[in-house]
Amino acid sequence: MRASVLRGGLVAVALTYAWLAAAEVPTVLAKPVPSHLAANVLVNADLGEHATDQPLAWEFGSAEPGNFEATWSAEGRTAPGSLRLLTHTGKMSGYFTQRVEVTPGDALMVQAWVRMTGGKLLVWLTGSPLLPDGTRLQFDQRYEAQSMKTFFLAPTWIKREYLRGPDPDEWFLVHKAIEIPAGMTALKVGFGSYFGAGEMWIDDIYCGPAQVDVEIKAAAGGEGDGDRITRVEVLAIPGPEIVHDSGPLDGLAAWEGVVAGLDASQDLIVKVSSASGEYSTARVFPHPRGIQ
Ligand SMILES: [Ca+2]
Repeated sequence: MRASVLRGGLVAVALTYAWLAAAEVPTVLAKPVPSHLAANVLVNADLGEHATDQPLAWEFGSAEPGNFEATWSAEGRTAPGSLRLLTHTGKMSGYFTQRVEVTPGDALMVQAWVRMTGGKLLVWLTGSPLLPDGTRLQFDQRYEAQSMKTFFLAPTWIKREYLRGPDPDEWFLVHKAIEIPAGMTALKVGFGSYFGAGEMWIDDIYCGPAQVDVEIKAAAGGEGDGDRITRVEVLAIPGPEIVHDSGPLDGLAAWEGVVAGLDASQDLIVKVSSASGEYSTARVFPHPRGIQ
């Protein structure tokens, strides 16, 4: 009897120790940068150029222009200058656009960095491919980012942090990969407000080859041997298909590197594993269904 009580005590102690020693998951950050930045076909992509309060090369249009303040802003992500769009009410949409030449069969991506206080951002990519028989099709590809942060009950009745949407003080990436169909030689790249009140800024816009270099920063979740980083992989989902594998690593406290030339039309995930078998993942691009 006495022996069994003692044994129980030992088991309890052993379990407590196991819990204390449980490995912590690594932290991982992934940032995609276009592999071919110089091949960006957009003019004034960093919004550095403007005439008074209007951006050069970007044109604003809406069925109700009075619903918007559409201007160049000195606010910028990495350098001064961005597109700024203040939408007074959700009764009408409006877009900044730029038309670029494209080649059928091209695999392109459109990216931008956005900051928004509320409303709905639409990345709107359109064209009209010409068929051999002379008829035209409609090319229409979209990506959305939505924020509820300016919901009318906030902040008096609901704290802003409880409302869905990106942090209004942070720039976030939007991303859409497309393939240019046969017969399409022009693409209209649009960024704007889709029927939602709020304010948004758009900067560092890219339209070019759909390839990215992914900057990865990973750190072990704790100090123990089990926490050490043993592998860094990039996976394409669904699948998953392994598109990059560091191979076994020697139990590192941190890992930093760039995986170059990845296909940006795939949904990519960085996976960092530790010695205990724990792992963490980070998306390379925002969710393909949009940001909410
Ligand atoms: Ca800028």
